[in-house]
Amino acid sequence: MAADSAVALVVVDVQNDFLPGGALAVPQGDAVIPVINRIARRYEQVVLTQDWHPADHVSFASRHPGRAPFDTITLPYGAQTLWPDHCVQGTRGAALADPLEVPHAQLILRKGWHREVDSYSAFLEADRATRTGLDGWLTARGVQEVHVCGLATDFCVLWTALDARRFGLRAAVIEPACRGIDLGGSLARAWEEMARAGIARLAA
Ligand code: VGL
Ligand code: ZN
Repeated sequence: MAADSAVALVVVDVQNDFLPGGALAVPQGDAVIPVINRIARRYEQVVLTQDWHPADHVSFASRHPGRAPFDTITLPYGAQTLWPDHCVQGTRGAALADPLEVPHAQLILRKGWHREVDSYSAFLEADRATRTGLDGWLTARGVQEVHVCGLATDFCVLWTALDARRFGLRAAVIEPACRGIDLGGSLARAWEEMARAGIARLAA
């Protein structure tokens, strides 16, 4: 298929810990894999992201005595949902899912590695100031549009797509190649927010 190199695919966090049986399992998270394997062939430029936390990351409920996973706390940069320990650097849980088959992907971008700052977005950390460098990587290669897929729709896919718009890229989310966590209605809110931001919702 003729790949338009101005359009890149960003595959977000398809890692063992987000699959059924993982530390922060996304319901039906594994269902995205065959879809991604199929659609990725259409894109010349593909980026994979990995959530990549130190063992004592600030987003882990285990760092905050008296708090439980899925509580929300306030950090210097704002509200932070607390999670079970997940995607710890170098662990099996942090590895890309074995059945993910995107051999032509050129960049694997690791995010969330600052101990005191989370990063749902592949572009900007949760302090909303620290850039990962992905914007520069994409623009240096002539990319003007990103198609985002992976896990989870209402967290890392959402923030990545919103920040793509912030950096002046066209953005779309490929719905059948995503699954959400859905904490207190967050999945429906995510789709609303993406629609307001001008993010297209594509079928595979
Ligand atoms: C994610 C929660 C915590 C995600 C990562 O990939 O959507 N969600 N860390
Ligand atoms: Zn995380």
